[in-house]
Amino acid sequence: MERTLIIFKPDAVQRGLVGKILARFEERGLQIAGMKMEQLNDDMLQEHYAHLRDKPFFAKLTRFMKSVPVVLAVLEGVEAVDIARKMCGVTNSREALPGTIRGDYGMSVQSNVIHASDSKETAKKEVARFFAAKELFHYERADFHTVYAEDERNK
Ligand code: DAT
Ligand code: MG
Repeated sequence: MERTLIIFKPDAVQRGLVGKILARFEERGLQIAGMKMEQLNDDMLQEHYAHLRDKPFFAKLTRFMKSVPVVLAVLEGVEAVDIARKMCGVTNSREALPGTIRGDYGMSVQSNVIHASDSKETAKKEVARFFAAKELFHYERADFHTVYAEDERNK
């Protein structure tokens, strides 16, 4: 099982979309391993968006991400990282395909509804950055044996 980090960004919180988007992941079969609301700060964002620190939009991006508390979730499932990323859609919401979360709910590059970890390595780091071990839970969801075929359950 893989774990991936999802952030429901300030626009998702402000627009009341958190429940609807979380439901998409749950209905797909990804299960919640952890979830909380948090006010992000500059230190967290410098680390989380380190790859963008030199970009001209960095200050604007961090202001946006701090504008209201965000909801953070860790989702678990077979190939969870890739699945969540595909469900998320490309960075520019205006170019994201219909059926993806950004493609269905977004009109913006910056306010693009959710963050999803972009690789297994990133996901490990991001989950550990935002969640303590005691905030994460592994359990068997009631539909686990129906969602996955027998040979897929140990991946
Ligand atoms: P993604 O969130 O699709 O992984 P990223 O890691 O390249 O994209 O960028 C992180 C966030 O930074 C992105 O979700 C929105 C913002 N961002 C990226 N490129 C931007 C741009 N050209 N102008 C404004 N914000 C941008
Ligand atoms: Mg990214």
